[in-house]
Amino acid sequence: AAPSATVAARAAVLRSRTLPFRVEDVVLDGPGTGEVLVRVAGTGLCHTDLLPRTDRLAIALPLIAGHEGAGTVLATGTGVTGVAAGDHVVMSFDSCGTCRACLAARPANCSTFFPRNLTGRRPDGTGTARDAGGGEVSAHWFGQSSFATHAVVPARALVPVSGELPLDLLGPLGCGFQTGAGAIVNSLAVRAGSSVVVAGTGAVGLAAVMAARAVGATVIVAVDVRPARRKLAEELGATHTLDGHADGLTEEILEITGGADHAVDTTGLPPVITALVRSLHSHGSCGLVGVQHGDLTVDPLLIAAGRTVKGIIEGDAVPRLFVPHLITLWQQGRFPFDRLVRRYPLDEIDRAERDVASGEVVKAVLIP
Ligand code: CXF
Repeated sequence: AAPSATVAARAAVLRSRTLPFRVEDVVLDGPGTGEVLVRVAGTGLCHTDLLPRTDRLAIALPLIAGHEGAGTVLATGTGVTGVAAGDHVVMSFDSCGTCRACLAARPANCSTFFPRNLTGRRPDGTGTARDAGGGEVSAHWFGQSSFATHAVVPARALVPVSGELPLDLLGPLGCGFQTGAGAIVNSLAVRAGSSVVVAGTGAVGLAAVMAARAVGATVIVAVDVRPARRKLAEELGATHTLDGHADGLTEEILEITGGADHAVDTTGLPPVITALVRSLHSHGSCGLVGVQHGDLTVDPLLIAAGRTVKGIIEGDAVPRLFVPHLITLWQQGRFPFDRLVRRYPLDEIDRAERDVASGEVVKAVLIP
């Protein structure tokens, strides 16, 4: 994509794995072919934004992270149809639109999902901003790098939304909330009357709890080591809660459910996942969301008997269908995601990161 004019912006830049994000002046290239310039109204802080701090990704720093943005379209590059200046949009993940997965309406399984979303660059390796000293900063994290006043985003990743909505809060619907709710609705196709176990009650897990209630699951077990989160999960729809530290997690789940229809793991902890799979009934399914820490051991006989263990990216959602669906549920009072959000000025990203790490806040939204 050939870039057009440049755009002056402020952005939270990650320069080293161990240092806080630092808000700096940067210059972005304007939107190229198929891209859109967005003025960011708000952008969620997600655990994945902290992956570049770990050795799980070979990602070049400095980087502008942020991938749960929402804002207003300022300008469109050549070839863009369907969105225009002034439109309100949620920025979701990027996909190619032409591979087998995309053609099968599975954009989260796009064959180029990782290069498009987790390298900080466009898939062809371009996509940097300049800092005040002229140095390169990767600026296409999840196609958007929205920890910034402005983002240049592929039009395909945008979800147009009504101008009547609280735009600054909507960004996390394009990733974290979509992931948890989509795991229930799309990936596991939970039906009314089912039993569901959700391990980990961060933004993704609590979205799964809310969605499980919305689809009519009658037994919803939330597992977390933090008492305050168990209480919150109950308020949002969990019928039972369990302390994940407790020995005998499998036995406790079996006692409540008689064998769970479905489980969703958002912890990435292999012993928790093993316990969840053991707690399923013979044809139950367990979805794994996010990044697992270490090797997973599951007794093959459990799988042979009919159980399913399924990897889930982005809740198997088609964002232009699923984000509006979540907004409708929210308007009906059935998906109260706004209860989980606290706003912070972008300049206070460091405090937001600490509050999320301590568990005080479920979803920090940064306002640039
Ligand atoms: C990510 C989670 C880790 C794998 C890729 C998708 N989702 C968003 O944060």
